Amino acid sequence: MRTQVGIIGAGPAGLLLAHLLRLRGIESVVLETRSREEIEATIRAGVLEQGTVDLLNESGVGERMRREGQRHEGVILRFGGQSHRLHLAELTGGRSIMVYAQHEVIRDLVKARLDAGGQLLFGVKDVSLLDLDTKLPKLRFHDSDGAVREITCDYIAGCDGFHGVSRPSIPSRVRKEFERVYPFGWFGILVEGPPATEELIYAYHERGFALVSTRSPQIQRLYLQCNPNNRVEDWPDARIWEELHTRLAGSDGWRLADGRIFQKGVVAMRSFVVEPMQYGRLFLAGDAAHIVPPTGAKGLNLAVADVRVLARALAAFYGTGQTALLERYSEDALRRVWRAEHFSWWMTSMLHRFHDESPFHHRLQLSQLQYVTGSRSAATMLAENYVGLPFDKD
Ligand code: RFL
Ligand code: PHB
Repeated sequence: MRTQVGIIGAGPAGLLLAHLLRLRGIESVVLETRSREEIEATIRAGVLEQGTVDLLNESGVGERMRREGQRHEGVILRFGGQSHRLHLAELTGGRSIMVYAQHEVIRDLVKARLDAGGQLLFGVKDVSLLDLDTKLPKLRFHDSDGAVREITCDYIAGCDGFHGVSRPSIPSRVRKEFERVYPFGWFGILVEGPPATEELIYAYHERGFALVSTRSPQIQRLYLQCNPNNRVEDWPDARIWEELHTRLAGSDGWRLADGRIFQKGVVAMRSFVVEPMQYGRLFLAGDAAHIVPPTGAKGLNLAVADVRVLARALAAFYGTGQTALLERYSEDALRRVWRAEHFSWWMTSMLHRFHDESPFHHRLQLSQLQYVTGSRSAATMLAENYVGLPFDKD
């Protein structure tokens, strides 16, 4: 088989890249280890930045998001028993976020791909990357029938997430990795019932962080800081509700309503970046190249920003033969990556309890929270990062 761009992974990065390339007349093949049902059912992110929303709309895959997604113009920080609202739109000249689940974005992109007759192979195994430092790199794999297949490509995009094969295919001598693992995780639940609030609540409490988010008028998404080694069995429903009520309690009368919990899971918290994000004819995008803790709601949005830069660079190559943008891909993508890394680390540090934390540290965190909710310039700093800084100009 022969294609222009071989894409490994049908997450947001791989699927959106394939879509943006098709709009520019560039052909690609997407390889995915899991089934369509699995990728469309995996529960992950919920918050889309303004730029992500705009890009999905402009590229013609935003129709269901516009109908079913929920636009939020504000976000709430809760501490000391009180809620403090940041008016995102007012602080950022009208920008906002969209709450629309990642698996819905995946469904929209898979549908767009298949409707357009694009190649998307599910259930592949043992993908290996060959000849990356030549002009004709190859992908070898077993297809879903177990047959060995090989695709010769001009370029390969490694969009296979944090545990994929692309990043380790870059020789370790040219790879520099930066990492921080946090001493806590998030326990996430899905709950049946109406929304508890109109906007997301990020809560800081002596017992730890809690987050109230939503998925739809009937389904709510809640998280609480937990021990990273916790298992689902450690958290029976009664313990979850008790902890959420304690962490979200306040003197303002607002109270979270209980509901039926129908899904539970533990999320690890990590910051990670690999530099450079390219090697020979391989380009990494999304979680394959970087991870942020979810407190800033940035992971999916960064994946989108990466493939926007990569699609533009590939379009320049196929349009004019120029490789300047491809050569600069890593440098261009990493500017936004490090901004999101800093913001996500900062939000995480401000909103979580650290086990070795002293009362001094706790007071500093409260002071920081008072400052970002009390000072317009500090609030603007949070808001403009949260809704997403504008993309670099084309
Ligand atoms: P993905 O989504 O991991 O997709 C990678 C795909 O590659 C496949 N794959 C392979 N395919 C072929 N061959 C191989 N060898 C392969 N190995 C893996 C996998 O099956 C998979 O389908 O990476 P991508 O596309 O880079 O997208 C990144 C996002 O998924 C991720 O950053 C976000 O989910 C992070 N995140 C959030 N991001 C936001 O922007 N806003 C949020 O509100 C937000 N909340 C979250 C989050 C992540 C969370 N978890 C579970 C870590 C909340 C949570 C709880
Ligand atoms: C979610 O709804 O899953 C969600 C929202 C905000 C975050 C992380 C996750 O910061």
